[in-house]
Amino acid sequence: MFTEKNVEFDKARVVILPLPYDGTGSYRGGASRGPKAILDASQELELYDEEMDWTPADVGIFTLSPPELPVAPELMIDRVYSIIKGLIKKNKFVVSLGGDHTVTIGAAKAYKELYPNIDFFVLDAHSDLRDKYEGNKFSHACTSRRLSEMGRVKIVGVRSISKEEIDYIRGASPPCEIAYMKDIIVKERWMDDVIGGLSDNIYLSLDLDVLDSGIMPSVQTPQPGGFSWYGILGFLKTLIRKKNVLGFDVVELSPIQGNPAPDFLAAKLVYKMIGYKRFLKKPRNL
Ligand SMILES: [Mn+2]
Repeated sequence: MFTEKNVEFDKARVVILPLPYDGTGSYRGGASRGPKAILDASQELELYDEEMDWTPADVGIFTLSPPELPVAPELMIDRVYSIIKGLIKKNKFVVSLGGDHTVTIGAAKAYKELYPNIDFFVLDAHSDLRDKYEGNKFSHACTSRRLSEMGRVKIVGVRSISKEEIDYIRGASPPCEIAYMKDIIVKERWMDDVIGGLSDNIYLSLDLDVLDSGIMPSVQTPQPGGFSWYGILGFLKTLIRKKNVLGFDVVELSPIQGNPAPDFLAAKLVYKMIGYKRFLKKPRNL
């Protein structure tokens, strides 16, 4: 997928890892169908990109078969951790497709172990900083909290947060910061503020609900007032250009039957992010 030729694993620089896990989705469910919907839509993409004036697929993109994932979240996280660690050691740039946001914890663990100075950058409508949600420490509503226990976290695009989480941020160590959507929308130089102060090495996790629910209704817990298509692209381009993004995930797609547009959006977003990474050369327009 994301390619027109059969790329061999050994020759691929980018590996797509589908993680169809839906253990803790709290509202509508269905995130386990997300990776397949993205991969199916990816086959309809134009591989040449007019914005970058090149073909990101030329880096060599190999799509793995979805692994068997245990239902228990701790076991699933361990499994994702060991798969991703193995891929990083083979010098692959790993793009994980969720699945609910919990899969990110396994990925983050692998990156933190191999790159101790890495910071986590999360794009999400929700702060997800609760210690537990409905008694579960590995709920998708606790993902950023688990990341925060491993390292520094910046969460961007938030417009849903509880008082308990605000109190946690005040005392958090390592520091955990939030860029609220309400501020992003009015500040002209918000990108510099958001990107500044972080380590050069970044792991990026993108929960699709960071997008406005008008263009991305296919998520488990939609929130109004999110990023537009060009808004998110502008930000991702800047972030990926300024920082050394070592891997990323795109999670929480919960496809709605009869509405393929959000699936296509997610596929195109993943492809754009791979393109912004500029593995081969500096495309003319970046
Ligand atoms: Mn979210």
